[in-house]
Amino acid sequence: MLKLYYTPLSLNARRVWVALLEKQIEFEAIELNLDGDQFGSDFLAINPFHRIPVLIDGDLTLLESLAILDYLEAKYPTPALLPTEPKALGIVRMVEMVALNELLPATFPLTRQALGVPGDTAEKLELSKKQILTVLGFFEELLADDVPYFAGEQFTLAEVVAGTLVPSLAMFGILSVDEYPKLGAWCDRLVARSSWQQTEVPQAEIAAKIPIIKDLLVARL
Ligand SMILES: N[C@@H](CCC(=O)N[C@@H](CS)C(=O)NCC(=O)O)C(=O)O
Repeated sequence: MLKLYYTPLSLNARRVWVALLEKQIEFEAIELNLDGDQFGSDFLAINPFHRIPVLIDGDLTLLESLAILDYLEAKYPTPALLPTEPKALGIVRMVEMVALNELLPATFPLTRQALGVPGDTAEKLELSKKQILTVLGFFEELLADDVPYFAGEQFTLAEVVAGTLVPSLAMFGILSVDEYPKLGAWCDRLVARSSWQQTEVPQAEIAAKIPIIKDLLVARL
């Protein structure tokens, strides 16, 4: 059986967890406590970069959530989470990359600020906020009227990747439904899905893990 190293609070792991649920693939979940488990010699032997998610399938060890998503898609093609039509495929890949390369890093300074971690200048915080708004504006434009998802009618990895990040921006008070109505409706569609609800972390659990989150964010300063 597949083994997934994860922690419920990790957005990077959540996208793999969501894809496994969407595809109804059975797996063994191995939870890591990111206050040190990731630096244990057993785990470093699995991932020398000390990060989750990691997927193990027999003798194959896969790091990096996007690589894992591609592997799951190729091995378990139904239901399909990647379109084959060129334009739709290009859009899905673009949304994945923009979410991870442009949006995710921009959230770190603001999350640190929200948690009271010093070290980010006012200028850096302003730039992060601007970058987040640029991505949200880009996504809003990209979502066509009258279609539910980025690639049209099909729910895809664009939703799995961007959708495990964008709704959480509500915590910065940035995601205003008035300014981004299509994106707001898209978020509502995702959070109504069983895979989102099953992977939602209760607020009390998040609050209990704040010291760990702070340490991980300081390491990214
Ligand atoms: N690019 C990686 C990022 C993985 C990552 O940063 N995971 C975080 C949790 S969200 C982690 O394991 N951090 C522990 C550490 O850096 O020590 C992916 O997409 O899988």
